[in-house]
Amino acid sequence: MSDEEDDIILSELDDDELVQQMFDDLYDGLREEIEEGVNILLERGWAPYKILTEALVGGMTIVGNDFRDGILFVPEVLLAANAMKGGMFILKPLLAETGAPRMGKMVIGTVKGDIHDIGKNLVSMMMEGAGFEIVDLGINNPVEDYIEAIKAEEADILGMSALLTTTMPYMKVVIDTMKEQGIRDDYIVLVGGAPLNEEFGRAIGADAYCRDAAVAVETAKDFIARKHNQMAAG
Ligand code: B1M
Repeated sequence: MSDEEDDIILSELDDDELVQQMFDDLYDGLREEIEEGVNILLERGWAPYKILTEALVGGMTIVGNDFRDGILFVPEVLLAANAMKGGMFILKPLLAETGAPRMGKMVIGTVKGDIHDIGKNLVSMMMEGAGFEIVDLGINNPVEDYIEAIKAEEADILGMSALLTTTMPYMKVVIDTMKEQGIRDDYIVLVGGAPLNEEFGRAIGADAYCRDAAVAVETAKDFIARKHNQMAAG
């Protein structure tokens, strides 16, 4: 970083400049600066969700593009991810603070072979904020872990995340195992992750593909409402 950049005082920037600066700071993996930026935007009355999507996810998209194009490499992307997590950590309790009624329970995890967890964590945060109880299995989950957890936790929803084209087929392994055990229809299965799409979700037998965290919340609410209606009718 140049001396000139060292002199930037985040609180003196207007909102647009600050968000641009946060994109740069995320790119450079500067966790403390990202945390400061998040706090400034909160003080200025920005809603936590707006900060999350516009400043943090927006910045991570730029990182993702340059990673794809071979401009950034794993160590730099890890630093960016760490900076993003710093910002998310501040926002988490605020997103969860809505006092929403309990909606249901979701077990969520990233599939076997895959260590990407930012998107999954974001989905967990938003779901918690909407009143869902979350059991987060973390990353690199084999089918046994998912099945054991949904049974033990008596979950309503199983959420799976995959960010790699090589790991997304594993979601089908989990769903097929649920079918073999005769428990597939006992759970709502939602899947997500950048390389997936609706067609893939349908093809593997999930109930729905969720494009982002907000869609995950809406979809989960829809399915839970349907489940309650069915129970009331039956
Ligand atoms: Co990785 N990586 N990475 N990486 N990485 C991608 C995914 C990639 C697209 C980059 C690229 O080439 N442009 C590419 C995959 C290519 C492909 O498969 N076609 C890639 C690669 C190749 C790799 C490695 C193989 C690199 C290497 O080692 N050579 C390696 C794999 C390691 C492994 O998993 N075995 C690897 C490693 C890493 C890091 C460790 C450096 C780091 C992860 C750190 C971490 O997660 N703790 C990393 C990162 C950060 C990325 C990018 C840059 C960003 C991912 C991210 O966090 N996005 C990513 C590029 C990209 O996606 N543009 C990339 C922000 C997040 C908010 O979005 O995760 O999409 P996302 O989540 C969204 C939705 O998808 C949805 O909601 C979320 C919030 O809106 N969603 C769900 C996600 N999960 C859901 C679950 C649900 C519902 C919705 O359940 C109900």
